Amino acid sequence: MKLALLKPPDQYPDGSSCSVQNYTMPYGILDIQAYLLRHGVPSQVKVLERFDEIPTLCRYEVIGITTLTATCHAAYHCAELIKATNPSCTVVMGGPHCNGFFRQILNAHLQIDAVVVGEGESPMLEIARGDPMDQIPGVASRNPDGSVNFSFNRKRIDLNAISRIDNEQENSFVQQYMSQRLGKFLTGSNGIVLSSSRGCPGKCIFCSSPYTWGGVVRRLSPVVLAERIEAFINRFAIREIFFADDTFVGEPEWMREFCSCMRKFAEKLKWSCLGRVDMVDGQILDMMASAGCRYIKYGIESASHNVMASMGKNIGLEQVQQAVDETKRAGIEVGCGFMVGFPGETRDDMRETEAFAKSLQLNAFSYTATMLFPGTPIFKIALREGKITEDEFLYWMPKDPKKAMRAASPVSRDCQPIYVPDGFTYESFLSECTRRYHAIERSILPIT
Ligand code: B12
Ligand code: SF4
Repeated sequence: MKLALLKPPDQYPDGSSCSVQNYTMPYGILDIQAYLLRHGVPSQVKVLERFDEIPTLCRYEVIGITTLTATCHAAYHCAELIKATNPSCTVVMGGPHCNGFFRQILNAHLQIDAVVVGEGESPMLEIARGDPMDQIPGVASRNPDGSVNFSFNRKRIDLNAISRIDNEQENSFVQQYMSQRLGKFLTGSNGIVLSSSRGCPGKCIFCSSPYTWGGVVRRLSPVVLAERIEAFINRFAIREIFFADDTFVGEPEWMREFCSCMRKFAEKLKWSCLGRVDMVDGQILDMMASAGCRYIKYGIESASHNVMASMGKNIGLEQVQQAVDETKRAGIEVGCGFMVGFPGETRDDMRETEAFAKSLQLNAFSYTATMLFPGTPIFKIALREGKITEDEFLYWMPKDPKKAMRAASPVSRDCQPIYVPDGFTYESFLSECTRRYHAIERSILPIT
C-alpha cells in the first residue's frame, strides 16, 4: 500500500499566508513513519509549501494529514484537493485539533474518510494493513448510514521502541530545520527541538494535551534519550536542544538519571526546557545546571487567584517566586508564560498579572491571548456563552482570520479564535493585551 503522511502548507485556502510559528520538524507524522517502518510498512512524509503540490501525491492510496487547530482550514482544503485529484484515495486526519472534534469533522467534511483520535502510531499501522476502519480502536469513521463509529484506543506504544536515528527522511529534516531561532529556547547555533515524553498530569482548562495523551505521562528512558542525543551531536554537530515536552521537569528519579547521563556533554551541548514550578527545587535545578541546562520557561498564566482557580492550574504565587529565585541562583536563565482572557477575568485581574510579571525580573516571557481549542473545557464554555460557533472551526475561522492575526500581534502570532472576557469587545481586549504586553516587555532583563 502506498502511504503518505502530510503536513499542510501554512496557508489559507486562498493561498495567502497563515503566519503561525513553524520552526521544527513535524514530529507527530515522523514518529508515525518511524513506527510504520519498524513494522515493515514504508511511507513518505511530505511537508507542503503550497496547495498546488497536491497533484504530485496522486499515486498514494492512503494519505494521513496532520493538523493543529491553527492549520485546520488548510488541512480540510488539502483533503478536498486530494479527493478531487484521486477519489479512491483514503484520507485520514489526525493531530491535536481532531481529538475533541472528530464527530463534527466527519459530519462536516465528507472528503475525510477517517479521523484518528489521540496517539496515531498503532491506528495508522492497522489502517496501512487494511484492517476495517470500524474495527480499529482510536479511529473514528463513518457508518453506511452516515453516523460516526468510534471506540477509544487504550493501547499506548512504548516510546523507547520508536527507532529514529536510522530514518533517512528524518535525517534530512534535521539538516533542514537545524539552526532555527526559537526565542530563548534555541539561539540558532546548530539546535533542534526534541520531545522525550508524551502527556502531562495537569488539567488546565485551555490545554489540548490531556485530550491527545489522556493525562498519562510516558517518558523515554534517560539512557535511550542520551544515546539519541549523542548520535545527534556526532552526526549533525548539534550544540543546542529545546525539549518541547509538556513538562520536561518531571519525576525526580528520572531527572537525576537524565542529568547524570547528560553531564558528559555539558561542555559542548546546552539545552532548554519547559517546566512547572511545582516540580522543581534547588537540588534538581543545580543538577540541571551542571548537566548543561541554560534556560527554563515556566507556565504561570495568571497572578490572579480567581483566574488561577478557574483555569485548573494548582500553583501559588509563592511557589512561582521561589522557583524563579532558585532557577536564577542555580545559574539558569528563566522565563515565564502568561495568558490573558479567561472566563470572568477582569481588568483588575490583568493588572495583578502584569504587576507580578514585572516584579519577577525575567530573562524572557510570553503573554498570549487564550486560544480556543476544540474539546477543551474553555472551548465548551465559549460555545455555551455564544462567544464562538463550532462552524468557525469547521469551515473558515474566524470570520476574518487575517484581521484576527494582525490584531493579535504581538500578543500572539495566532490565527484562531481567542476567548474575549465579558466587558470587552474583541478590539478593546486586544488593545488591552497589547498595552500590557509592552509594559511587561520593558521589565525584561537585557540580554547579556
Ligand atoms: C514543539 C511544539 C511546537 C513547535 C513546533 C511545532 C511543529 N510544527 O512541530 C513550535 C514552537 C514551532 C510550535 C508552534 C505552534 N504550536 Co505548538 N507545540 C509543540 C508541542 C510542545 C510538541 C509538539 C510535538 O512534537 N509533539 C509530539 C508529537 C509526537 O505529537 P503530535 O504532533 O501531537 O502527534 C501525535 C498525535 O497527535 C497523532 N497525530 C498527529 N498528526 C497525525 C496525523 C495522522 C494522519 C494521524 C493518524 C495521527 C496524527 O499521532 C502523533 C503520534 O502519536 C505541542 C504540545 C505537545 N506536547 O504535543 C504544542 C502544540 C502542538 N502547539 C500548539 C500550538 C497552538 C502552536 C501554534 C499554533 C502556536 C502559534 N500561535 O503560532 C504554532 C503552530 C505551528 C505549526 N504550523 O505547526 C498546540 C496545538 C493545540 C491545537 N489544538 O491545535 C499544542 C498541542 C500545545 C497545547 N497543549 O495547547 N509548537
Ligand atoms: S501543565 Fe501545561 S501541558 Fe499540562 S495541562 Fe497544563 S498547560 Fe497543558
